[in-house]
Amino acid sequence: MDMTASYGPDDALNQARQAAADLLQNRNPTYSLPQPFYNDARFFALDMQEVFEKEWLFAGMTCEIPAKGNFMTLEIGDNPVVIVRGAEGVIHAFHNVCRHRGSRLCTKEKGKVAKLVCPYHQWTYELDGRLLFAGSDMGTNFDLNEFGLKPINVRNAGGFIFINLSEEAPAIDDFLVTLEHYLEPYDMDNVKVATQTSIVEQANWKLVIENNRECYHCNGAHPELLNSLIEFDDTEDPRATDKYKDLVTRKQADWNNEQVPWQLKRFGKRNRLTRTPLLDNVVSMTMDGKPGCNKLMGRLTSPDMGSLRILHLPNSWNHFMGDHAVVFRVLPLGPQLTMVTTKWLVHKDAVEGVDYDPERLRHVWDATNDQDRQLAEENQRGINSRAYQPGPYSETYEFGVIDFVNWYGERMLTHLGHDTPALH
Ligand code: 3BY
Ligand code: FES
Ligand code: FE
Repeated sequence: MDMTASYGPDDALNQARQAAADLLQNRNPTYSLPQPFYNDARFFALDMQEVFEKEWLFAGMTCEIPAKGNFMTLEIGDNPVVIVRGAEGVIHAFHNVCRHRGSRLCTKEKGKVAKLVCPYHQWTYELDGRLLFAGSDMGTNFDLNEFGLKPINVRNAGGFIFINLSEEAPAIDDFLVTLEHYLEPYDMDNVKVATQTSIVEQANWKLVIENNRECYHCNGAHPELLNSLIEFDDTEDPRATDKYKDLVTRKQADWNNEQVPWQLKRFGKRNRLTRTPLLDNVVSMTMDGKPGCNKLMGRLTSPDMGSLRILHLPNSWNHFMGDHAVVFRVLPLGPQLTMVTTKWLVHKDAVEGVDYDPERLRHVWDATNDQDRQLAEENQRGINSRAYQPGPYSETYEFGVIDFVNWYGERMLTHLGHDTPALH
């Protein structure tokens, strides 16, 4: 008897692979994606296998695990991950899965330990993943060396930690070199998380990213954010006014004096970095535009640094100002469920209640995140309708969305073993 027939889910996933490849090869690259990419459980499984388990992901900040033994955990779909600071400051990432019977090893989101001890039967691992101790009854042939934690690729630059769950991680060095350079003025070894939040949105992760990649919706949705943000960030943008170009010229002279990089850099469609001015006479993303933290970051002497914007597809966008930074991480939880984690960073020596008030620091992005959550959720509800069909993106207002969906399509097709169609 052919036993493979009983493995229905594999057949379904293979069918989804073929369907996804066909749809991606035949889609209009300036239109939103066909419905199953946003709501189908098997397409979601593909996203996890082919994108989140194969691409580099933003996991967290090095300042969250400042000392030996500090760890943080996160979940990439069904895969628990632990990131730990070992000897000599080295950062390790492991599958957070005990090699005895597979229990999740670290259960807290963050903490500090001398060794990694499994809560189930106390198998004990060194911070570099070696198994040190496995009880007394594993038999004489038991070799500790065969049961170390499974490592995950991990890289860090400019205070950002990236992980990659595949054996063949794509190249990322050129981006990391630039990231390190752009973050040098912020002295990322001397920052801390002042406050953080995680919200869960009832929307596919791609709708969360798509929403973030355009400010077409800002005017209608984000009164708090528009106290500081300009809706475009490039003098080449078709919307850029002469007034904006003048502002950029003035600010770039200031930034040159402060020796902070501002040039727009791209690494394929995956990464984009640029420093852009905030509204004139505004220095930070606060309600009144004044600094949210009185102690500036790193070696900066002026709070007026605009916003250094850093994009990392598939799961992060960031704003670095003179006084504080806001970093964002997106993790898919289900076909129509996504977690967005926001962390506000300040100088390590800034004192809460003296230099900054967490509530004031968070006000703009708490409001903005909630507004974006509603937009993504309404987008999802409409897309679930039988009336939904892909619609056209504006090439002026939504080129960032076009870039994202085309990055997604290209990476998906590559991982599915298909050539990518030539995109215009
Ligand atoms: O609570 C935790 O997450 C700790 C205990 C076991 C291992 N882990 C680092
Ligand atoms: Fe970890 Fe048993 S499952 S010690
Ligand atoms: Fe928004």
